[in-house]
Amino acid sequence: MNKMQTITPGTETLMANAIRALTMDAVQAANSGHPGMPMGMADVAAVLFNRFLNVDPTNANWPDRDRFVLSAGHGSMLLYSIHHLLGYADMDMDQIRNFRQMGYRTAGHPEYGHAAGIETTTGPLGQGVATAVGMALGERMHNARFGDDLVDHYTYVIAGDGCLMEGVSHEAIDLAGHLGLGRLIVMWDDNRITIDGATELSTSTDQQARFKAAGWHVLAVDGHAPEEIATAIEAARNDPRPTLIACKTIIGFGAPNKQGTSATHGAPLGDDEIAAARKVLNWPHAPFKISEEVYGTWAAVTARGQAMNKAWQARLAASGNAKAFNTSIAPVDKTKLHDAMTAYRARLSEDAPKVATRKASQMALEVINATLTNTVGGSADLTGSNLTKTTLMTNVANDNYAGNYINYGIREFGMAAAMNGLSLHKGFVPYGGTFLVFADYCRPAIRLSALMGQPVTYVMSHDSIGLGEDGPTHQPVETIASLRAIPNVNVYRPADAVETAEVWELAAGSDSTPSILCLSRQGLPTLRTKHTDANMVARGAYVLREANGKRHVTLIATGSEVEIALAAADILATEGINAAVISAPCFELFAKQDAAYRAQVLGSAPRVGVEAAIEQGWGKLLGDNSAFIGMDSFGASAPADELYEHFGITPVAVAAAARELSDVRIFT
Ligand SMILES: Cc1ncc(C[n+]2csc(CCOP(=O)(O)OP(=O)(O)O)c2C)c(N)n1
Repeated sequence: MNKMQTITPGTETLMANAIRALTMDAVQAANSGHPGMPMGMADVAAVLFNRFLNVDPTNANWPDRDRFVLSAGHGSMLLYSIHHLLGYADMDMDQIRNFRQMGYRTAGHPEYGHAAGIETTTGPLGQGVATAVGMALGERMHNARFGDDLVDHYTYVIAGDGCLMEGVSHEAIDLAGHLGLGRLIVMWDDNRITIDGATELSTSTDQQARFKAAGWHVLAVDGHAPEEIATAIEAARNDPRPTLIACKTIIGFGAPNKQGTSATHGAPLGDDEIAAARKVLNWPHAPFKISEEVYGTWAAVTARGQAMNKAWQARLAASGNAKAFNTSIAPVDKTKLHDAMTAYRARLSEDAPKVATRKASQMALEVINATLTNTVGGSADLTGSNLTKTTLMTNVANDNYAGNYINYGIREFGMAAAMNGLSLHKGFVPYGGTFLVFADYCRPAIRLSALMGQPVTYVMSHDSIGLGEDGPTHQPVETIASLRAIPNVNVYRPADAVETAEVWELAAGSDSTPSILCLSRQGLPTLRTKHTDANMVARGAYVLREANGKRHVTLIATGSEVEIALAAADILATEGINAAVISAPCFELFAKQDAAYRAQVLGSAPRVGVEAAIEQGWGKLLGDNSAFIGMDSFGASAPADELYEHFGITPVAVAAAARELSDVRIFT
């Protein structure tokens, strides 16, 4: 709290009613949206912003700003109203009037990157809380590196019943409690209403007890009583544990006939109810009209944030640490990365190790982690399998935020969302691992990494039936195709240690695309024994071995199946069939190459695709005159070699398919 600040009674009610009025009017104009939550939580938000939360609307990315996460993203008008009232330049009244309309920043749910100050995309309930855990952890970790003068902020979250019912909230609060993230303050909109009606229809959980059990500090307030709210937030800020403030509120507060019911949750209130609410709230102004007096109250918040930012800038300048600080939050130095990885690849091509690509990933990470100072690794309890930890890494703990390796526990979704939070916070380059088949447990957060353009890296080992004995529950079959279906994700499946190093260079150097590394459990020989300075994976697919003479067939494979394609080409060669072998570690990057390059790689001969997974997604690469060798069922529990035989993913099977396709061309 700003200690000099005196709060004039009624000021915060006025501030809150401005949120209510803008919300009612915008939802009515859009004829869709969610008025209930913003109207119910307006008092809490007014107190939070008025007395505590420090942001600078004129410099929205000020690194030491407090983070505000509207986890209940359907209440987006709460955020847009506040941003308008605070004077964010890109949130003028035109934006509010055009809530939910094409081309405006005021999308149905807050979208990261659409408007300044939106810290994360929310709407998929529960993920805001889980992302905020990553932000709050990022704050402590950055603080451990740069000290209180430069990093000293809070992460505030507004979450609804829905956020707390979602399973990911369990993973998130458990992790936050364990790591002692005292700068995380969640304000729960305890209005007991969801879409279907009262929460008692579907839950009997004692949420306060649940948070306490996870090690949180828990408080409860009347969410319409400013002094109670303020006292609780002050207490939360001073407690070393993360805090839940259960704010008892009335959904749609101020709408006299509808408040307290699910009717206010997700539909316009209607002209009559809005007129009645204006009377109840003593709000005589026309729609979208805000008085100078009201703007003045919010301007004081902006002025405080600006002053805080200015003081921070001065501290940064005086710290002698400005360069390191700015480097930590800037995009990674790609030249430095490329130089280090190219030198490493040259050694690899010479040494030609036979290692699993998960091991190759760890080897590459040794170089990455020595080159970039702000990578943060982790795994969802599979460190020894994912091989995500490198030599000098130390565990992050509530007494060691200086560490750089996070034991996320068996919480894949929580891990993925926390990595989004770390990435959004800035200061770190996060990566985390699990088995590829459990990408499905991370999927909603991967989708948000992609939607928000966050360069998070997912290290996913045990990428096919090649994992062997653990059996079909652990063997991805449809997973790779399903990940390739998400826009703005680079799905990589490297074939050997050299490609794995190239993949890591691209993943660690990515600015706005998340990367998923599909890595083998089983050992794979080095196929690229001739070094090239160029990163071949950057082209998505390339000619690994050209046909000896006119191409009769083109074999295209990924990951562990590239070795099989090469062996198939050898068989075909003995029969006078000229096969080219294409390694295709990243379909998405290949699709971005120019037509001439793609045509040169793919050629005009018939094609055979080889991947120990389903065929879906291969159509563009293969075309009509083609065959596919892969999986069309779940796998089985057996040694890997036997599985490859059993499912017919062998050089002999690939050669047979190629022979059948190429016959026509050769002999006519
Ligand atoms: C993961 C997910 N599931 C479902 C929804 C659809 N949905 C949006 S709001 C909501 C109800 C949320 O209830 P609550 O958090 O209590 O919000 P309030 O009614 O208080 O506004 C649902 C089911 C969603 N946005 N995200």
